[in-house]
Amino acid sequence: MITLLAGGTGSVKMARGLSKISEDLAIISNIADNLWLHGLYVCPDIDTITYGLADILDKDRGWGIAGDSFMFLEQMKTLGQEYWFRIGDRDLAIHLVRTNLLKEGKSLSSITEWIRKKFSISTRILPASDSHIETRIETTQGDMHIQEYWVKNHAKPEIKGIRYEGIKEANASTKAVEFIRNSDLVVIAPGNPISSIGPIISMPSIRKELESRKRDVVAISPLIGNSALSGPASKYMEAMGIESSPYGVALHYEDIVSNLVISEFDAEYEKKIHSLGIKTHKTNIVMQNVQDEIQLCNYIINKFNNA
Ligand code: FO1
Repeated sequence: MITLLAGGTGSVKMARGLSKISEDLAIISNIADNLWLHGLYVCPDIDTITYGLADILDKDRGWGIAGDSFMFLEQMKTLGQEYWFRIGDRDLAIHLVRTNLLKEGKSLSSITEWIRKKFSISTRILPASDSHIETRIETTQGDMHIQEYWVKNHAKPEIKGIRYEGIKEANASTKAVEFIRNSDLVVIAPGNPISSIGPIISMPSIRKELESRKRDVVAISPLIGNSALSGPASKYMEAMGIESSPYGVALHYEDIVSNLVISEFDAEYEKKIHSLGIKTHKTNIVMQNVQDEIQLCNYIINKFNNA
């Protein structure tokens, strides 16, 4: 069994690749980019994985449903409502159903399970927690939800700090902890170490489990050199005082990872990464198409899945 820690548009490629190769895969999804909007509970990372595995994801944007329209959003604009977060007409359904089920008292985990079955997805999708946690970006223009920072303010305000609000009071999903405990291999997707993977590995019971399974945990670098494969990983890492490089990624995952897959162009970082007791493995980590996704996932499974 393989467990993938995932979040954001970078991770879905690995989720898709692994799901094509492994029949026994579980994905633990980030939840700290979830937001309440228009009275709806929107879970972007869970939905990106769901749509990715259901093969309806808009691959160019990396979020939402391919070919979706935005009539609902247009109408919200006419009514003077916020429209910076582009919820598509077909996408709207999942937020509506989820919100109604939450109001009936169902947990986010059970709703996510119900939804993945509706989409006939065989891979398990587990929210890291049923509690609401949100990544807050503290900026010179005030404190804001990560979606407000990234989507509404186009990542322009200067960052003073980043925190996961609610994480101390939250409990990690017991299923997620069990999956990590019982997996032959745990893979950390090449997602943003701060905003996508950070909230998952900051939950004490998940972290503790990862620490004890460290030998079987492999991470894929989301950076080549100092640049992120996609999104604001470099920006968030620097804001947290972490070097934006594969070495910075290794340092961030030092306690929970024994192997790091890096780009074939990043040999210069290997010595420093080895000094942390982490082994490096060089290959092509850029996933531009399905072939790349399968190639990288095959590489990981052949190298690390000894089950
Ligand atoms: N990302 C954007 O950059 N702009 C959007 O308007 C936007 C809308 C959106 C709607 C539903 C959804 O599931 C995701 C959406 N995203 C949008 C992506 C989202 O901001 C990111 O994928 C994640 O939050 C990254 O962790």
